[in-house]
Amino acid sequence: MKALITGVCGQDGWYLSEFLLEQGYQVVGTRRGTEEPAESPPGVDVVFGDVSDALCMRDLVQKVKPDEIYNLAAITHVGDSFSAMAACFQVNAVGAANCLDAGARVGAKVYQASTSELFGSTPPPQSETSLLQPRSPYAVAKLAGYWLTKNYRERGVYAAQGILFNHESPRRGGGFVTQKVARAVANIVKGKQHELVLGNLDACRDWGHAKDFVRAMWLILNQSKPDDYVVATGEMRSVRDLCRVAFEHVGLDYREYVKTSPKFHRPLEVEQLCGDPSKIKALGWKPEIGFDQMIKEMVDAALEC
Ligand code: F7E
Repeated sequence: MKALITGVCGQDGWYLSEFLLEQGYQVVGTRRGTEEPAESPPGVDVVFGDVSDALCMRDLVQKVKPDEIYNLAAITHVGDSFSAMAACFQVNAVGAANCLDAGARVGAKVYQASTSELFGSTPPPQSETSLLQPRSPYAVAKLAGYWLTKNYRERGVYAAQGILFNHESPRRGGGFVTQKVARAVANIVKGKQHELVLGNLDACRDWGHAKDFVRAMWLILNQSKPDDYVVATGEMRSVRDLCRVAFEHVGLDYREYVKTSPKFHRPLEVEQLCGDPSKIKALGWKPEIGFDQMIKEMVDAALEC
């Protein structure tokens, strides 16, 4: 089996490629830009590929002839999307269209990385049938990818999607709140930083581990019929809880270090996300790494840097 992963150098691309290689897949992955990335996942044939370029994707897919395409390439920072709307739409909406179109032409199955941000202001628990009320340019662009995936499925393509809630790991980018907190804790321990400035401490998320969530991606693409699945832990924590767990891991009280600033508040906030993973659990998937364990792993990894 051959898989093509767009955005293979990102957190999810990395874990998914490791998982697929273990399953005996041949993995080709795309990265953006012409500069060499600092690191790329071992065992993967990493090629240049821009999902927002239809011809590039069509050519690449025709050349690689993958059995499965995992479209993970995206502009993923929700806060930044308010000031980078065009880029966000190009990559997250047009990019999804290009992957679906290219996949359909060669008969490949296509996995679209959908997101819990689609639910926006709909209160938890959110499931596959909950109302979609996106509250950011990021989520609105992803909504186009979500509907296109359904449309391609209705046209006969094996197009499936995971509606993934937040998923983190030591490979998470530093702009996301879990990694921002983990690195700040490590820097405070090392005496390199004295306080941590965050935005909304009351925001609540359903945070799982990326390593667990990539198994769900593969499962979703290997059912007898394509469908949409919420991938979540079903447990909700606040940003404040996250701070408490991370600081307590090194024997500190977060209240002595964490400050807030309007600078890190978003023009629109999604207050509470907590998924109902019953449908994907019925396929045999369950998360193995809990929230506290994951945050401690991230702090430990940051301490080692
Ligand atoms: O924010 C609050 C912030 O940036 C989580 C992406 O992977 O998951 C991710 O989106 C919460 C928000 O992730 C800071 O306002 C407070 O309520 O870590 P985040 P996200 O926006 O939930 C979804 C599923 C995706 O699809 C996205 O691509 O934390 N928060 N203070 C802060 N967030 C950040 N980044 N920085 C702060 O200082």
